[in-house]
Amino acid sequence: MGRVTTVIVLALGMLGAGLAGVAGAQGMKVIQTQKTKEAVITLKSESGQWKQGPNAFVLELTSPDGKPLDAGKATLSSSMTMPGMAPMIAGATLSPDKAPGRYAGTISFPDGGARQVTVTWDGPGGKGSAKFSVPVR
Ligand SMILES: [Cu+2]
Repeated sequence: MGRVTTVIVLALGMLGAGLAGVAGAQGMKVIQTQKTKEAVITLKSESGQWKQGPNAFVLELTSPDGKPLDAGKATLSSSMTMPGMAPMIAGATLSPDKAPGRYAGTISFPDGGARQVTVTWDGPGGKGSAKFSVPVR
């Protein structure tokens, strides 16, 4: 390889690493969005999917016009109905982020399949709940 080619390859490599870094920090993909009268609820993660096993994700609550919602205490629980069994229940651990209406979450699923997810919130920006279905791959 000539010297100029080597420099170009190195530069492209660094550009690629830079883009990957940005994607890691901010390039969260949407897992699911749900709208209610009071709020828009968005679940995001790096892969854009919930999978069997432990999952890290972000829960974001905004007002219907897209402004951050000061949602205060939020909870997320999930339930899966399985024939001949008690429903499988899994709750998320949520920690408020610095930004209002944004929470870092973890949740673990023992198997794949659709979950009925319930999100509740109660804070200065209002109080509400939403139920929606999210697939676990
Ligand atoms: Cu199950």
